[in-house]
Amino acid sequence: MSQYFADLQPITFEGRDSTNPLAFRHYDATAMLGDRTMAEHLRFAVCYWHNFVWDGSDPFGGQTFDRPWFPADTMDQARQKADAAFEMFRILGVPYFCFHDHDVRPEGDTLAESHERLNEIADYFEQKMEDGGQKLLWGTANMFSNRRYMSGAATNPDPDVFAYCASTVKACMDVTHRLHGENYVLWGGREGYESLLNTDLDRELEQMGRFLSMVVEYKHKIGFKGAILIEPKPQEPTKHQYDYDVATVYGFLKRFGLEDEVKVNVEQGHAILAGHSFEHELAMARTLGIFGSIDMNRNDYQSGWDTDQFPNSPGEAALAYYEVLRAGGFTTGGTNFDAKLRRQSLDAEDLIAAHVGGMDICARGLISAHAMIEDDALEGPRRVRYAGWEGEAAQAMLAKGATLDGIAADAEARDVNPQPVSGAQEKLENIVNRYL
Ligand code: XLS
Ligand code: NI
Ligand code: NI
Repeated sequence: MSQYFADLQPITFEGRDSTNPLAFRHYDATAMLGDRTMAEHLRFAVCYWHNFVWDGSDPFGGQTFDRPWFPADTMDQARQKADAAFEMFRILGVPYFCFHDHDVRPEGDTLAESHERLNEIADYFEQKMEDGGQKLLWGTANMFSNRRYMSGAATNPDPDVFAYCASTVKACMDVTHRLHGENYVLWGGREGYESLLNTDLDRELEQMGRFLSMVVEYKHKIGFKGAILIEPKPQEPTKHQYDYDVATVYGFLKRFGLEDEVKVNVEQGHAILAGHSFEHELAMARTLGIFGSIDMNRNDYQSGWDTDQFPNSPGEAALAYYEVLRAGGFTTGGTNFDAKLRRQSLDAEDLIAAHVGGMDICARGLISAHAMIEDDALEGPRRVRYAGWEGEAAQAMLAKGATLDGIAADAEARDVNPQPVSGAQEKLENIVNRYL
């Protein structure tokens, strides 16, 4: 067992009045909210990479964290890291975790050796998952850190990189399947360009479409029942990423006939980078029928980078979970903290405190969102606003067979003269604030 979190005890729910910084004030895992427990609604996951791999470096400075398993380039260190990770999952009481191949084992000298090592660590995980009851929310491949991916993964000008990616994703899907992962995620950090001057856009999009189609075919071939998820992000690391936002991803899926096969993992910080709100991206995913899962980490609103901070705004969390609930809640998806500490937060306890706070904010948001839905607080006024469309004549305008000139003739005959009605945004904002 890991000694990393030596004297930290499992976190418990103490209620709103608790002043204990290492207790939940809102997240009461087994409390019912409608037909599900809070744990079932939220389906929390801890990510491996930011917590156990990242060393605190930023573009201007190196390592600040001192973890006993660093530099993690041997399998022994990989196991030590896994021990600490599962110890943290246990302390937090989170049901799920997520990882990239690159996070959990050092890369081998050959593809075969890399896959062997991945499988060896998966064996180690399997035992720990059985002992601790944690499950895999999603697996994924890191096809952005190594310099071989600098010009793209599936969109690389070099076909050997495409082949390398096929082998890597196959291995990661196999391991995800073996560990009963509930989703498989593709985030295309290098699937984009730095300069159009050296980029063949036509080819790259075609390559990406073929690659994803083969991923979907392989999923069916091995009988993986989880969802394939794309994680949109507009830029960072590349200047322009093809999976810009939810709507762009949907258009791409449509083009390759994959809209019923692939969903999205929406990240709050990525939504902001794309110039949207998180709730916009979630609502868009819902209405397009591709809502899958969320990465619940925000950005700093001043710096404009993907700073991957833990959520800490009750208002933002409430509006996000409102959209999650409107989408019917999670099925295979969940709430992943793709979030990292600030680089000055050096202690093991900081890792725990960050997640406790993040989980609590999400729970608080969920409770508010659930109450707004129960009370019809927003849907009521929304229905009233669109009530005119429930009338027979209004519906007929949208029905098949209606024509522009037919409607025009009717409008002219009735001499329609629409009277503007208040959108009442401030009243609605006041309503939301009452629930926070
Ligand atoms: C990076 C992404 C990444 C994905 C997984 O910005 O959020 O962490 O979630 O590859
Ligand atoms: Ni991100
Ligand atoms: Ni992410």
